[in-house]
Amino acid sequence: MAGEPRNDCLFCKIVAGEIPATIVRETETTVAFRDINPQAPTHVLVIPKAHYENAADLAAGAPDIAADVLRETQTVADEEKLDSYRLVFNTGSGAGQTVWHAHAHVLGGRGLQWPPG
Ligand code: IU
Repeated sequence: MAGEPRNDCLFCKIVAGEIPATIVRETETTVAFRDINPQAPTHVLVIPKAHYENAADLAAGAPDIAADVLRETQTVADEEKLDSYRLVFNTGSGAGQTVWHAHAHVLGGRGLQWPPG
């Protein structure tokens, strides 16, 4: 069920402390950790603790938590001293989504090209 932890989800396991991650921030509803395969000097993932497949499902099912995730991305950017950064929510395999638990990529610390690849 949406919002419930799934035992086949790697990010639910990170939330539960069953898989290691370099956690940079945690709130009642969110966790932020460094991406294991960073694409920029700062590459942090901000996730809801509750399981939703993607950002749209999160916004529809738990809009307050979606807002918490967005607020946390700004706090991460502030703590990383990023004055410019990019937020990415890959949605669907064609867009590069590989983990089916909503997550915001916070990317910064280098010049970022537009359009993205
Ligand atoms: P994507 O948008 O679903 O492709 O992003 C998933 C990200 O999760 C990707 O950048 C991975 O490097 C990252 N990641 C991680 O940081 N730690 C993990 O244990 C796993 C994936 I699995």
